[in-house]
This record gives sequence, structure tokens and C-alpha cells, in this order.
Amino acid sequence: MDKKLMTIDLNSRILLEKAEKDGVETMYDRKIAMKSQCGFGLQGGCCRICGMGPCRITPKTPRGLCGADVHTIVGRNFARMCAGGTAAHSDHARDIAHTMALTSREGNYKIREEEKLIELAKDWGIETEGKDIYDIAHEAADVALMEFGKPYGTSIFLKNAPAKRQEIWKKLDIEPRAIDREIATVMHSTHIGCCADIDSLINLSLRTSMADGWQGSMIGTKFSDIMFGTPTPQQTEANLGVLEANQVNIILHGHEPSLSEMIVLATEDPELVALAKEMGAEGINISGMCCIGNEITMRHGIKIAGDFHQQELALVTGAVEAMIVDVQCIFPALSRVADCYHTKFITTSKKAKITGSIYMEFKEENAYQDALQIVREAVLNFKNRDKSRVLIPELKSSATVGYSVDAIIKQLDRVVNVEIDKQGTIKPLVDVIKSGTIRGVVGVVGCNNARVASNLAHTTIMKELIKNDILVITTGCGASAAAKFGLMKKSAAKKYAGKGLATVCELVDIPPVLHMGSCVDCSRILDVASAIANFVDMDISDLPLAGVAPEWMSEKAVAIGTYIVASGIDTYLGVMPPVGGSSRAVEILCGELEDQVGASFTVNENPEELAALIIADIEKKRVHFEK
Ligand code: BF8
Repeated sequence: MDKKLMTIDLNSRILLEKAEKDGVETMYDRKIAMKSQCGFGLQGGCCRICGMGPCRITPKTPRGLCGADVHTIVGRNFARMCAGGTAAHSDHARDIAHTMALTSREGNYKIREEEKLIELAKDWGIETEGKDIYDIAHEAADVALMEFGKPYGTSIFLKNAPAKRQEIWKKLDIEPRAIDREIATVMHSTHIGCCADIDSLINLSLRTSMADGWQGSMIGTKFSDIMFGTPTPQQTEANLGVLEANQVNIILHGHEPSLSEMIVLATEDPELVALAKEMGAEGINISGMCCIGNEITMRHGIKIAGDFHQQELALVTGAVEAMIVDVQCIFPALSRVADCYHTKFITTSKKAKITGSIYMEFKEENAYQDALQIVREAVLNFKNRDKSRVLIPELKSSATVGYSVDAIIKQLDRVVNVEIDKQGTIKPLVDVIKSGTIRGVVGVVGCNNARVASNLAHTTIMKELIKNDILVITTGCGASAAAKFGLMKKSAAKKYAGKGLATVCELVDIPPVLHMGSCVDCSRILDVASAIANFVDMDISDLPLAGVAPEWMSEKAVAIGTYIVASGIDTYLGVMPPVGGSSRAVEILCGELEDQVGASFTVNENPEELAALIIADIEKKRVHFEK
């Protein structure tokens, strides 16, 4: 296998060559060395839930030692993936809620969006009249934290969904109660000797994932916007070409904005900027990777260094003084790669310590001081850079990012006839979809996966969709791919979009692919879908919408896909999840869910074919929507 064909990113290809010369092993080498992967694992048919196993299901041994059949084993594994993803997103949100509890006028974390907080507080039944904004913030934090473990009731956000959707959830008993409870229920039900019924296991998977989308992720996004600002359109650049030869390069990688916001602030500290100059650098250049990259580019226009598959390659440039990480999607391999260069690989969270890294704990209580110390460590490291080992590839693309729901509505207000219609509503978007100028809206989300060429499926599918007048909204590493490959340039509309979409983009001054944020921000997709459905008094499943995860790989992506389906949006995957071993699991996930929740999964590993399926299904949905 030619390593360079495993990615379509030309910067990555250049750096793979350099890695080979430098004797550095990357994920691409490990993928080749691994040759074939475990067939039982790929099919989901290996059970290692108890100590009698692992039990592997074959035609000769169709049951595990306890008698569990392949459907039970696959169902349990799938449910645990959903629980893992829900735990990751929601624990991120829990930390954000604790940060909200720390906000104060004098402290590091402040309230940037007072109106938004008051609106949310009112919605949650918090008294706001005559109260200090910080008292309201602390009460809202308490309410949010109760969502994790409240003993009674269901998610506080469900009432925002269309009434028909709420009825479906109630009937199927998939309204999430408390976030931790749903995760615990799945862990309990999938313990040896508990649930052994595939239909129930999938039903539990839906409810747990709903706790991700309609509870944890919503808290994460809404509180982040209130504290750090609701994203607005920003100009930025993306890909490893954003690293600077003459500056201290700091890459932030991970997920939680409470760390990244403070680091961004610390890089502007005059003493640290002066120190950088003392070290011989022209300044400090900060960029982001993975979802932290999405968070800081959406709010500050900070450059995107790259995506999940480029984390090792960023260090191979030899130009990175520090890779600062918090939680999720961080390769443990980074410590070995950093050892080959001068880079300091700095871990900051007790939840994600990595052997071989430098551990500098970041505590929200001491946020700015901790951030200053971490950045100082990076700046001091500039003197250790070996210029003869530096190779910064040139490629980078400009991009316009920062399309929160508010930002999209604001852009669309440009076409509102103020004498007839109110500004600040979803109506213009509904109008252009109803008229057919835009055929539909598709969320392209998720990761890079070594089982397919990095970035190929993302870019192929996005180009096909916009060519067919479908507006693309994107989050996570899908968003990074779009930014790197020029699809978030406003000029991309003329170059790639169909006539209808190109006209709308030009009229309202947006690119054809809209950057909606990090993976937690898939909750924004639920907000848009609900707003449209409520406006036209339909259910979400009646709308020409779809979700696609062309290169997904994480448990978080499984939870996202599952709550998107449970919300009534058909979801398309470019990589088969480990459920193929159970014909029943496939029947339910890719078929019967349609009858239950009005949406299901479709899997096709050929990106062109997957795009064609999405386009055809969007057109089918239009028939009902246009009536
Ligand atoms: O949460 S898209 S590789 S970075 S899991 Fe990870 Fe996947 Fe990237 Fe953010 Ni999302």
C-alpha cells in the first residue's frame, strides 16, 4: 500500500515523506503494519464483557459461553459505543457548566451574552427580574448540572422540538431522563446476564444518544456561547501552511473551550510576546486542531492547523514549539513524535494524562495563571528549534467560518422584505427551500478514518451536494476538511455550487458550506431542524434534511449519528459500524427505525454512490415538503 495514497491532502503527503526521512512512525505506517484488522471486531461479533470470554461468534460457535447470540453481542457493543460517545460529549459539557458556576465580574470567565443567558434562564423557569447577571448564571449552572443526575423528569430541552417529534419519543420511551442515568442504564443493561434482546438494546442506545444530543451537547454549546460569545462570520486560513517559520508556533488540540479561550488570551500577554522576541522569534502564532480548532476559529478567526489525521504530521514540520492538549481525539503517539523533535507535548487534564507528555494541569479556578505558565513553556522552547529540520508545507486555504444559527439567520435577513416579514426568523431559509432554489440542507460531520483515504469522502460528498443545490452545514473534522479544500470560500459557490445555491450564496454573502463548529455543536443542527419544522408546523422527519458522517471513527460519532436518526433525520455513513455480524441489528438500524422514528441509517463506502443516495432521498422528501 502506498502511504501517500492514504490521504488526499498534499501537505500530509509532503510530511509523510519527511517523517520517513526523519525516522518517525505515523498512523499511516501503523495502518500498513497492521495489515488486516480483526474480522470479529469489524463485525461486532466479539464479546469481552465478562471474564469467561472473550467469546467469538462463528457458524460453529453461534453462542457465547453464557448463551448470548450474535444479535445480543452486537447490540451490547453498539449500545456501549453510544454510551461512550455520550459520556465524552456530556462530561465536556459538565466541565463547561462548572465553568459557568465560576463566572464573575472580576474573574477569568465572564458572561459575554447577557441576553442569551436571560432568555435561557427564563426558559428554565429561573427568576431573572432585578437579579444580577452573575447570580442568574450561577443558578443556570445549577439547573444544567442537575440535568446530569436529576432523579425525576426528562431533558429540559425536549420541549423545543416539534410536538409530533416529542410524541414519538414519548411513545418509544426514548426521552432521555438524566444524562448520567442514561449512560449508567446502558452500562447496567449490557452487563453479563442483563439485556439479551436486540430491539431493546437498540432502543436503549437511542435513549442514551438522545441524552448526548438533546441534553449534554446542548448544554455545552449554549453555555460556551454565553461565556465565550456566539460565533459570527470570521475570516481564517486552514491547513499546516498556517504555521509560521519565524514565530513561536503553538497548536491547541482537543475539545474544551474553557482551556483554549484562556490560552488564546495568554498568547496576547505583552510580557510573553516580548519574551518570544527575546528568544529570537517575531511573535507567537497560535492555531488549532480538531474540535478546539473549530471552537477558536468560530469565535476568533484563529487559524485551523489541521484535522485528526494531521496531528502527528504537524509535529513532523519541526516547527511546533508546543502541542497543548486537553481531552479527546489525542493520539498517545504524539509523545513519541514529539521526542523526535524539540516540541513540548503538554497535557493539561487529569482525565487525559499521556505517558511521555509534560503534564501541566489546567484548573478553571486558576485559569489565566495556568494558561500563562503553559504558554511561557512554549515560548521558551523556541530557542531549541533546529532550523535545519524545519519543513512547513506551503498549502493553506482561506475560509469564512463562524455560522452559528444566529449568524445564519442574520445573513439571511439580507433578503427579508422588512415591509412584509419580520427580521431575525428562519423564514428566509424556509422560503428558499420551499421554492426549491435550495433543494435541502445536509449536515456533513465527523472524523477521519484510516479505513478510507483521509479527506476524500468528505470533500467528494460536499462537492456533490452543493453541485446539486444542497446547502451543507458542517462540524468537527468534516469542517476542517471543507476549510482546507477551499469549500468555505465565498467564491466556492460560483466554482462548485449549482445555480440555485450559488444565487442564494451570492445574495446573502455566504459560502456554500457553512462551518457550524465542533462536534458538540451538532446540537446547533438540531436547533436549525427544530426551528424549520416548528415554523412550517411539520415534524423534522418531513423536512428535506439529512446527516452524513463520511469518515466517522469515534464513539462520539456513533452517538451523534444515533441521536440524529432518533430526531427524524436520515443519516448516511461512509464507513460500516461494527454491527454487520447481526442481521437483526442491520435490519433495525438500516430499516425498521424508519417506522419507529421516521429515519434510519444508510451505509455505503463509495462516496459518489453515497452522495447520489442522499440527493435522491432529499428529492423524495421534497415531494411531501412542497405540498
Ligand atoms: O469531536 S470529528 S476526530 S476531533 S470525534 Fe475527534 Fe471525530 Fe475530529 Fe472533535 Ni468529533
